[in-house]
Formats: sequence, structure tokens, C-alpha cells
Amino acid sequence: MKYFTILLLVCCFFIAGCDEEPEEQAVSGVSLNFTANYDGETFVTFKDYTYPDGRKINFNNFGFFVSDIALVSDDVTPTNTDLVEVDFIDLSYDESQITLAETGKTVTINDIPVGNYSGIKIGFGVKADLNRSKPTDYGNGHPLSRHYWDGWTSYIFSMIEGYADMDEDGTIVTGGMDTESFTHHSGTNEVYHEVIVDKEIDLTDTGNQLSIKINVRDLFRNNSPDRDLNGDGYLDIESFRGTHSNNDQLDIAKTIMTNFGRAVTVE
Ligand SMILES: [Ca+2]
Ligand SMILES: [Ca+2]
Repeated sequence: MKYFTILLLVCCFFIAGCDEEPEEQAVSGVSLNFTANYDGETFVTFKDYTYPDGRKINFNNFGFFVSDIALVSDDVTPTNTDLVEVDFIDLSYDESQITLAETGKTVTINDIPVGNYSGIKIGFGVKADLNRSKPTDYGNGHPLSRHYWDGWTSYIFSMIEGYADMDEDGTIVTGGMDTESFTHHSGTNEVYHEVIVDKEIDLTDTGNQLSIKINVRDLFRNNSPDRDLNGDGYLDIESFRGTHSNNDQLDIAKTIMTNFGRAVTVE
């Protein structure tokens, strides 16, 4: 009888234990694929494109940080499902790397609950709590181990560098005293920009890819009467060839970071 009681108790515990087992949530992998284009054309470095005012422009460097990427759910209780804390997306591929440029950079995140989501949240830049850290806090290979500027005590959130036909003589000078270069670097917490792209995302258990496309031309949109003297809606690149400080050019840096929200499409 004693043994029977013990057996009964063991069975009860076992059954109770089973009952308490949480229902398993189906999960899946999500791939985020980042590519750049120039007004729809595959973006490659050292290739001439046409700036909105008609002058030639080319690029030798394009990269940016993303933070806090999450899938957004608009259920009764809105929740974010975190995908990426921080990463650096370097899309500087030249014409000999056209396949890489078309393929872009892909980040895959596993174990995301399947279901319906209403959008994706992307922070452009390095979010404030991480922007307090420094490259020396990280090992080689970590996205935050590079692209820091001591003068700002900030990571460089975005880098857009290249050359344009500043004097409109039909050619672009890429060296020496008369170089027609431009360098737009954006940083500091003030220019961090978070966007939510509305999109019905039906995450299934068979793998999912979201294509995040950045139109580099749109990063130059600018409606400030001080920065767009010809009124075409874009930064006058011949007059404002650099954003390197966090004082008198902060508005340019801020506009560039804000423009990521207008330049991005998610498919
Ligand atoms: Ca020129
Ligand atoms: Ca303009």
C-alpha cells in the first residue's frame, strides 16, 4: 500500500508537471537584407550618378549604424520583438563587386516568434546608452569596435563620402589642391533617428526575409533655406561639402539622419 501511495504521488507529480509545461511558441528565423541604391539604380562606389541639380556625383564610402531593430506588433498591448541591438552596415562596394552590391549585407536572427507583425522599427545611428561606450570596450569584430570620433565623444552614425563636379566644368577632380570631395559624417545623440516602417509582416515558420533598401540620393534632401539656396529640395553640395563638427553644421548631420527615414523602404 505504501508503495502504491508513492507510485500514485509520483504519477500525480508527473501529470501535474506535464500540465504546467508552457505551450511551445513556434519560432522562425528572420533575415534582414540591406542594400543601397541611387534613385533605384544599384549603388556602387566610384561610379558617376547625377545629383538632383544635374551635376555629376560619385561616392567612395557609404556606411551607417543601426540600433534597436525590432518587429512591431499593434496588438492590444503593443510589443516590440527585438531583432538587432546594434550593427554597422557598410555598403561600399565598387563596380567590380557588383554582385556583392546587389546582394548587400544580410543579418539573420533566429528564434523569432511566428505570427503577424505590423511593422519594423529601425534606429539609425547608435542608441544613447551604447553611444556612451567606446571602441576600447569591445573586442575586434564587434560593430562598436570602430567608427568612433573622440572629438564628438560619439560613434560616427553615418558616413557618406565622395566627389562631385563642384565647379560644374563636366569633370570631377579627385585629388590634390582642387579636389572636389565631400565628407558628410553624422554623430552625437542629438542626431539619432528612429523610424517605424508600417508593413504587414506575416512571419511564417519557413524562414522570412525583409529587404531594407536605402536610396542614397534621398539622404541629401534638405529644405532649409540656408542649405538649399537653389530651392530644389536638396543640400547644395557645392557649398556644404562637409559635416564634421557638432556645432554649426549639426543641422546638416541631423537632416541626413532624419532622411534615413525617408530613404528607406522595406519589402
Ligand atoms: Ca569639376
Ligand atoms: Ca539645392
